[in-house]
Amino acid sequence: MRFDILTIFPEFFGALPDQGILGHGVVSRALRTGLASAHVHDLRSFTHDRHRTVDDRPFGGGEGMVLKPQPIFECLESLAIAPRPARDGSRETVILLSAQGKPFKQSTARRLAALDRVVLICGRYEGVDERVSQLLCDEELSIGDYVLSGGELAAAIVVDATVRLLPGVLGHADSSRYESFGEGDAQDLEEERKGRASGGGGTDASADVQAPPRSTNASNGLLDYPHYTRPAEFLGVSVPEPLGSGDHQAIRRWRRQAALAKTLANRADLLSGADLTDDDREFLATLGYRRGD
Ligand code: 6GU
Repeated sequence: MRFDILTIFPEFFGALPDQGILGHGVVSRALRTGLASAHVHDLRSFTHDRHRTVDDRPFGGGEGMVLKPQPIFECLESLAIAPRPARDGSRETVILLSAQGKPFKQSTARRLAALDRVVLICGRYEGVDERVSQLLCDEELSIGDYVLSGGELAAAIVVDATVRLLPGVLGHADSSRYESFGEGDAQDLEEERKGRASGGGGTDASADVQAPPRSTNASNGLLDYPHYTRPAEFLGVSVPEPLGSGDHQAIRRWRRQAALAKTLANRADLLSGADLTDDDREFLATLGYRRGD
């Protein structure tokens, strides 16, 4: 899949694939191996005046400068992006990153990961001429309820969150499915409880005996469970007992409950939309949570 990033700060992204904010870890590897490509375009190259002017004063007066539509339009034209009506139903999308956009979520990343080409236009906080959103973009996205000085960090976040979902980018197929906001299935746990699934007692009957039990996950709208590595005790704090027990059923249960507790503590708003079993509800009740809280 291909990303095109339109920005007035191309240096922010460095020399891809190994420099700048996209030049590390999973994203850099995906770019180096060709599973994804990213192309950064300097909007100043699409100006025609001596000063390479990309912004202008706002109609109606007020603070700050507004990005002009013309360099953005010409940059898109140079990329052979179809005009908006013709883009409908295609596997390309043009996105304006701004604090006024719709929230960017894991579900957005999943949708983008299914496309061939994503064009990201980095706005400036003062504003972007509205005709960019109106005439050139398919969607306007924001990464959260705060104001950034520009869309560059947001673009890097969209690329990172999307690229890691592409087939072949992460090592283990389940590693993105079962994390916070992943699409893992609480049914796994429920089925297990009813004795229809394998595993438990350290005698995992699944094909890959090296892999952790499949349903040791926090999913369906819960935050991920806490993770531990060695040493077993650090600054007087021990790793929770079930995690070292080898009892996969006990591990699953601990992780599910720890995910519920973490979600209640940090993102109680997620619980109302989460897929909860009767056991989950019972456990949450012991923490003082009632549906509707
Ligand atoms: Cl995408 N851009 C800016 N400038 N601020 C933001 C944002 C984007 N998302 C949240 N705040």
